Amino acid sequence: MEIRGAGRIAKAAAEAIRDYAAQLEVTSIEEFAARISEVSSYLISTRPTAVSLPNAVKLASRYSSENVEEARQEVIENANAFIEKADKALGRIGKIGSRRVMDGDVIMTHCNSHAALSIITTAFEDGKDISVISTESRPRCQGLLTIRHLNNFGIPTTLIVDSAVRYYMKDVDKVIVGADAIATNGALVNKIGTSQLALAAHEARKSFMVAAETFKFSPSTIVGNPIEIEERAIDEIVDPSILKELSHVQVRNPAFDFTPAEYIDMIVTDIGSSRLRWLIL
Ligand code: RUB
Repeated sequence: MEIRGAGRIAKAAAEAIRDYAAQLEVTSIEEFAARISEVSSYLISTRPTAVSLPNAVKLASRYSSENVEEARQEVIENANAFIEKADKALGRIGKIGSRRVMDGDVIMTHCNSHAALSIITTAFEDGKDISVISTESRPRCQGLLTIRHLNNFGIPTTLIVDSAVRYYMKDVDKVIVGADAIATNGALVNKIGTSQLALAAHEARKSFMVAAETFKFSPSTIVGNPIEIEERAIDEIVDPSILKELSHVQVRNPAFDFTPAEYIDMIVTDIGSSRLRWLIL
């Protein structure tokens, strides 16, 4: 959790592969391949849900040369290209998504998504008079990062507890959230609680927009592989010593949930936006 948010996790992984390749001391291409493969698997194993992580690792660790020095250079260049693309993607998403934000909009957001924030801050910098309702996003309260970021831009922002989402939905024009992964059936995986924002928005006929770099799309869902939901330590929620007295109680702490495609009005990516509920790249 020192590095969080699916986009930043992806960039950090690409940086790690690049720096590892740069200092790797090997005598053969076979050894180079084995060590790159080992570090790739290790990085991928650190976070199971954010598909940006394996996508970044696969893109950054590609090489074709049989020569160690050339292969090393290829990995460094591929990693740098990924990092540059990821940085540019946030700007593109901001530009494309902000066109859909109207003057006077009240936007609800959840957790702390750099892609969603790019849309919101770009709309504000374009002169649109907007305000934001940000959820607290228990248990790690990433909403506190979001309100600080929005405050730095001077954007009027209201912080609410997660359970107040439906209560405030009547005041909202649009919901904008980020993505940890998007399946080929258009389903979104994002911070736990995202699906209840989507449900409340659907009920109130409010627009639900997802901001996602193209490297958040999960290629393995094409062949039906499920996206694993990370379950985090229970001490994020409760002091485990309390449970010693409560022998009938268990605590569950899934970090992400699924929002079906039918609750999503639009996915904004760095290559454009789509109203299609089934989006295959
Ligand atoms: C962060 C989270 C974010 C997505 C998208 O969860 O769910 O909405 O990762 O973020 P956590 P971004 O804090 O548990 O990693 O748009 O920055 O990639």
